[in-house]
Amino acid sequence: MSTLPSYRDLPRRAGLPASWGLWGPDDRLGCLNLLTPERAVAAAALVRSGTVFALNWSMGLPDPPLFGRQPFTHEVTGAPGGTSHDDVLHGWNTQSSSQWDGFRHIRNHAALADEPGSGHFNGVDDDEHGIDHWARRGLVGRAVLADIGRWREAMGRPLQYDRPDPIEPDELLDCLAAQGTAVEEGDVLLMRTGWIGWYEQLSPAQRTTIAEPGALATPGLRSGERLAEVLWDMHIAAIGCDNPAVEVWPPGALSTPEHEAEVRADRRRLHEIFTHTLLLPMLGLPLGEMWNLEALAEHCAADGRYACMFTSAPLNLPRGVASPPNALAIK
Ligand code: UVW
Repeated sequence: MSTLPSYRDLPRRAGLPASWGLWGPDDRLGCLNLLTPERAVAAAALVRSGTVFALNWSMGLPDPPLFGRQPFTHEVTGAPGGTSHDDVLHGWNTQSSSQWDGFRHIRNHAALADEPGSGHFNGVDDDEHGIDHWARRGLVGRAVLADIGRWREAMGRPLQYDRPDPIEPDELLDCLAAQGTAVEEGDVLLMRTGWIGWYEQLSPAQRTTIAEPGALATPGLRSGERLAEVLWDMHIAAIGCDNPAVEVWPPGALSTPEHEAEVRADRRRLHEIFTHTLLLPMLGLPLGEMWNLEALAEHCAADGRYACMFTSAPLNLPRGVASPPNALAIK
């Protein structure tokens, strides 16, 4: 039995269901608190063959980076033939490839207007919400994979990777049920759409085109409060996906132009088209994006086991906004 309230029973902050205060007034971990030592021990029992899946995509992909982020340059110091080299990354953006979105990444403007504090999760000050808090804890537990890409294909409705093809939040539940996968409290939910496999077969020119300002359109979970409700009610510790934004992109693509215009005119309503603004600041649910789940998904489809041990060691970057997940799935 869960000790957490359901989404509908959560206390409201700025008019929105929020997990603020559930883990204490200064908490900076949110749902990651569900990664308890007991759950780490139980997750270790899932390791049978010792097969390890490293979930970071190449740091150089996507190339060019999306959302207007700049590519980094990689300098290798030292003379050719010298005794040592170092790496120096110039202009590296922690969100240019596989990433955790930390709690500094997104604030909720209704909470900023109506609640004490920063509008970030738990009202904690912007500057004090660094991903270093997650890094110092280390993230270990059980992960379960929902292979939506494979499931939609089997249903005869393959995902369309070049447009904002919505995955209904309830389809996520249907996919898990079809796999026979039961989500347990404290799991890290991995959701594979197949976007990374699709991206990798694009030509350099096509990659450049989709990275142009305003051009990106991707499948993802349909934005809105139902998404927040479905994810919260699973009582997961975090969600990690292979698409660029977890939810469908761009925000507003599934709304009427009038609704989108209204929301954009009042940032306190942004959650109506962009669920990041509920999941991170209001619910304290970490989001993983562009994780490479391809090999793990192949393995799960082959052996029918969708649960595994999970570890992630984010960068210990003081005041950091985001980090590569440095995540491993171990079966
Ligand atoms: C979006 O918010 C769309 O993506 P990211 O988390 O990479 O900024």
